[in-house]
Formats: sequence, C-alpha cells, structure tokens
Amino acid sequence: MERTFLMIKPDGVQRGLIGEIVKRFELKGFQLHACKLVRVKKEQAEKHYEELKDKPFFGELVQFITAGPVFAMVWAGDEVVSLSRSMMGKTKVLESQPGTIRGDYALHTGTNIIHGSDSPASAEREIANFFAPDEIVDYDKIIQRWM
Ligand code: DAT
Ligand code: MG
Repeated sequence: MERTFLMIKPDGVQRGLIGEIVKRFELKGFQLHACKLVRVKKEQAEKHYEELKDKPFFGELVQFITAGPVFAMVWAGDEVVSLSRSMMGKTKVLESQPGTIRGDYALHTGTNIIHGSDSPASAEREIANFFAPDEIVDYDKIIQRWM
C-alpha cells in the first residue's frame, strides 16, 4: 500500500488542530501507521527540506519548523500521496481552496499548518528521517476492501 508522511507544523499544534486534522484523514479512509509529537532538530529539518535549500525562505522555514513541537504521522492507502495533497490544499495561501486544510485554517504561505510528501519516493525518504522501522505499525483493516 502507498504511504505518505504528513506533519502538523508548530502552528497547527499550537492552534489545537491535531484532532481536527487526524479526523479528516481517518474519515477519508486512510490507515494511520505511526504518529508522534516531536520537536524537530535543526539538522533533521534541513534534511527534510533539503530540496529547498537554495530558496530565499529556507532559513525561515527551518526556524519555523523547529520552533515548537510537530505532530508527525505515517498514513497509508491507495493514492494517499496525491489525495492527501489535495485535502491539504495548495502551497500558496491565495490558491488554497476553502474545504481544504490550508484553505480553511491558514492565513499565510509560511505558516500553513501541514506538510505532506509530494511523491511516494519523497514519502519514503521523509518517513525514514522521522521514524525508526519499529515505530511503524503495518496492519490490515477488515473494512478496507469496502473503501
Ligand atoms: P508544500 O509544503 O506545499 O509541499 P513546498 O515544498 O514548495 O510546499 O515548500 C515547503 C514550505 O515552504 C511550504 O509549505 C511553505 C514554505 N514556502 C513555500 N514557498 C514559500 C514562499 N514563497 N514564501 C515563504 N514560504 C514558502
Ligand atoms: Mg513540499
């Protein structure tokens, strides 16, 4: 089954949105395989966002993501990478539609509540940066064949 790495950023944790966000992915039908509240280390944040290291906002981004605890998660399901990206909404605040997580809760592009992997390959790389293999629980859900 395809997996993705989702992370509620420090702003989402501070605003009390963990339950609301987990609920959306649960109700969609995805399977939660791992989750934890963690404080991201600087090196870990730089690795997580390594593709953006030449962007002018990279320093601010690393500072923001390490400024408070995040809620890191592994979710599984068919097409979970692209479906969760559409549930998150677009990166730019003016493009994120109402009904999406960012569209409903974010006011600025820099503080946009949630991270989600952009491809199955990035998902595996990002999962490995946050979770040890024994922290991830793979299991079957009897209801899955109806979803
Ligand atoms: P996404 O998080 O939608 O995958 P991204 O990978 O391009 O977007 O960028 C990572 C984060 O960096 C993004 O969630 C918010 C921040 N960011 C992106 N573009 C930005 C910009 N032009 N100004 C400030 N922050 C930006
Ligand atoms: Mg990205």
